[in-house]
Amino acid sequence: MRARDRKNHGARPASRAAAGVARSSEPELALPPGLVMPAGKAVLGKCPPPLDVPAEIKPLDDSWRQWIVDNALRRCPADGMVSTVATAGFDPAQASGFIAALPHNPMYRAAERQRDRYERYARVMQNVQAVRESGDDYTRVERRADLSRDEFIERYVRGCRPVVITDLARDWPAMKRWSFAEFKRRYGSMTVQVQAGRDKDADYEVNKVSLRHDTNFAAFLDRVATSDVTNDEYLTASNELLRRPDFAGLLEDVGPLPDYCDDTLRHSASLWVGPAGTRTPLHHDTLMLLHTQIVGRKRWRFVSPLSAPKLYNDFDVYSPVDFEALDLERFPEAANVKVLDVVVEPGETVFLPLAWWHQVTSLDKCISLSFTNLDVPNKFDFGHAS
Ligand SMILES: O=C(O)CCC(=O)C(=O)O
Repeated sequence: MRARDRKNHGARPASRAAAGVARSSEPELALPPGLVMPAGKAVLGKCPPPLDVPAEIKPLDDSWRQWIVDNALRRCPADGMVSTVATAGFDPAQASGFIAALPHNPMYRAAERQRDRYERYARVMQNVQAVRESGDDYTRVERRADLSRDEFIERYVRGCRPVVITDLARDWPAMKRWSFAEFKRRYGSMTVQVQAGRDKDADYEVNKVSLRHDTNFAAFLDRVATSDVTNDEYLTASNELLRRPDFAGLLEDVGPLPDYCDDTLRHSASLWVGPAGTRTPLHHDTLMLLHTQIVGRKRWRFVSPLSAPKLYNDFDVYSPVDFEALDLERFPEAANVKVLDVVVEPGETVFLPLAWWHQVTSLDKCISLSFTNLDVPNKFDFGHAS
């Protein structure tokens, strides 16, 4: 039996120091951790060690106190929390005492009021979302051609729903010109910024700034062209490459644009280049955009902003939920989320409506262009830093 499973073990201090036990002047005996020699007692001989040596029990620290408060606010039962604390090697008796005191703590009571307000908002969102989902075709992403400005704005921008536009890029020179070989011929000598070493960082999207890496464009394109499926290296929107005068020629290959875009593409477009297997984890953007596949296919998974309460969005615009490999033990609420799933083919453009969550996987080696110059108000405040 492990120490942490033993009854009452938590009543013992984790160590002498932690318990504030004064050291005696007697020579130190190798006592099992957690056992305290009564002060002033003569040592007669060495006792046989107990059969069942307790592991060191650590005193409850602030990060576990915060964990308890988080989970108490989520209405987790006390015994479950105490058992988790004990399993992690921390003092369950302290945890029980801390939990019992919570209802009397004014800070905890204030947090409960915030929680209750949040839950009322979340219920409103969930009910509105339930009405939206009640249509048979809720999870189908429409594919449209010949979309008028009025219909695009009314049905998709204001209606806040994604759509794949099949003919937006039909006449773009980029559709015929852009390839890995052509990029290499025209811009191979340039240095570009990519995200590298993503495989080594589970939070690669959140930490994207620290993964920035300058590389020669030709060498990068060669790696993309010859690599197997990988998520390790990706030239993403944050490269700012299309804002550089030496890449201005690329934008001449883009257009004509539909009449629901304005003509300031130069400031609003981003290039994405990467191998099959790149993955952009679940997040929402702070504006609306169009994203055109020039080479290769991408799979987009969309989740309504009204489902946000089920996405464990504890940090900025990111969710830890992965709908490609759903972990229901960690994220049980995500089981009830309806996901719209669509593969965007070369030449097709996907519209990302405001605040829709999305995660994106490249099915092939891809070259894509995203642009945000919609001719509608497209600046919003999400309290987001960048
Ligand atoms: O293409 C990708 O990998 C991600 C695209 C995306 O998330 C975006 O444009 O906001």
